[in-house]
Amino acid sequence: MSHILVLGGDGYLGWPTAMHFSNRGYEVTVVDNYFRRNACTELDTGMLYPVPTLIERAKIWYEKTGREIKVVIGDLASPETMRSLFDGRVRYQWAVNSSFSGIPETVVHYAEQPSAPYSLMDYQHADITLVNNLRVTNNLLWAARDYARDTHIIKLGTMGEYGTPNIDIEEGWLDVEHKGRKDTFLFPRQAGSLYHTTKVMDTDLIWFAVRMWDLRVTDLMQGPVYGFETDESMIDDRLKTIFNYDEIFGTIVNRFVTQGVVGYPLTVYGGGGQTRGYLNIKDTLQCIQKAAETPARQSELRIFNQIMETLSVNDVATLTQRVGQKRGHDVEIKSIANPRKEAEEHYYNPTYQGLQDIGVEPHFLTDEVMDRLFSLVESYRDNIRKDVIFKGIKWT
Ligand code: USQ
Repeated sequence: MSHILVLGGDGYLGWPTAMHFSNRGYEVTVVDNYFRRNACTELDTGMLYPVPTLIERAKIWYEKTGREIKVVIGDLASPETMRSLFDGRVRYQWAVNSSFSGIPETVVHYAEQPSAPYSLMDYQHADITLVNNLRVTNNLLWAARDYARDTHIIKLGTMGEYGTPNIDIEEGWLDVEHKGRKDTFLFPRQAGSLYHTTKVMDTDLIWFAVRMWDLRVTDLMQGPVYGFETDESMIDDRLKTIFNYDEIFGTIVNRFVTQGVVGYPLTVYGGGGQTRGYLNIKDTLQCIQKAAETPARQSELRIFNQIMETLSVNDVATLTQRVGQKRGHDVEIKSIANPRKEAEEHYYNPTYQGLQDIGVEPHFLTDEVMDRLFSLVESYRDNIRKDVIFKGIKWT
C-alpha cells in the first residue's frame, strides 16, 4: 500500500486531501502544528462552524470508515520533527497501529502560512511567514536529500508567483531566445505579497534541490480555491474542513457567499478588474491525486498551473449577486478603496492544460455550484460575524 505524507494536514486543503487518499486505500500520515487554528484564535477571525481537533477528526474518520489516518502534532520548521518522518523516530499522537509507516512514496507539502494579508499585517507576521514557509521547505528538501531521494514531493505553489505580467503565463517555464541563443528558464516571477514571495523563494529552493540532488518534484501553481464540500466530508458533518470568511484567511468566493447570506455588501476591492484563476476544492483533490499517480521523474521539476477558469472580481461579485438574489437575499455590490496594492485592470492569459492532460476533469463556478455554496453557508447563518468581514489591513 502506498504511503502518503500530508504536511499541513489540519488545513483547509490538508484535511480533505488526507481523507481523499485514505478513502482510496493509501496509507496516510498527517502532520500539523495547528498554526492556522492558533492564528485564527489570535486574530479573532471567527469561523463558520467549529472544527474538531485533528486527532478527533482522525478518530471520527476511523469510526466511520475503518480507515486509519496517523496523526503527528509537531512543528515542521523544526528539522528534527521533519527528519523523524523519514528516519523512523516519529511519534504518532494518534494511530491505530503506531509502528512506523516507512518512507513515504509521496509527500504533499501544504505546511505554510497561506494568507497574503497576514504576511503584510506588520513586521512580526511578515517574519513568521518568511521563517515558517522557507524553513519548512528547506527542512523537507534536506530530509528528502538525506533519506528519500526517490520520494515524489508535491508542493503547493501559487499562481500569484507570476503576478499579472503583460504576456501569456506559461506552465512554469519560458523558452527564451537572446542574441541568437536559446534556453529554458523558470517563468519570470514577480509576486504581489510577501506570502506570495515566499512561494517564489520556495520554487527557487526546490529547483536548486532538483538540480543538485536529483529529487523529483511537482510544483502546483494554484489559484484561489472555493467551496468546502468533498465526497469524504459528506460521510459525517464533523469531517468538514475549516471554513474562513474573514479578510485574512477567507478567499474571495467563500467570503462573497458569506457576505451575501448576511446582507453585508460584497467587498469589491477597487475597480474589480483583478483577474485570477479559480478552482473548486474538489478539483484541488483531483489535481493532487493525478499528480501523485503520475509522479515527476527523477531530477525533474514539473510545474502545473492549477486553475480551471479565470474570472475577475466583478465576475465573482455579479455571479454571487445573481444567485443570492434568486435565493431571496438582498445582495449589494460595493466597491471599496483597495487595501492591497495590485493592478485593477490588466492582461491575464495563463496556460493551464497540463493537469487536464494527466486526467483532471474541470468543474466550473456555475450558478448551480454557487447555489449549493449558498445553501451550505445559510445553514450556519447564525454563526456569521459581520465584524470580521472587513478590517482594512493596508498593504503599503
Ligand atoms: N478581493 C476582493 N475583495 C475581497 C477579497 C479579495 O476584491 O473581499 C480580491 C483581491 O484583491 C484579489 C482577489 O480578490 O485581487 C483574490 O483575493 P483572495 O483573497 O481570494 O486571494 P489571494 O489573497 O490572492 O490568496 C489566495 C489564497 C492563497 C493562494 C492564492 C492564489 O489565500 O493561499 O495562494 O489565493 S492566487 O491568488 O492565484 O495567488
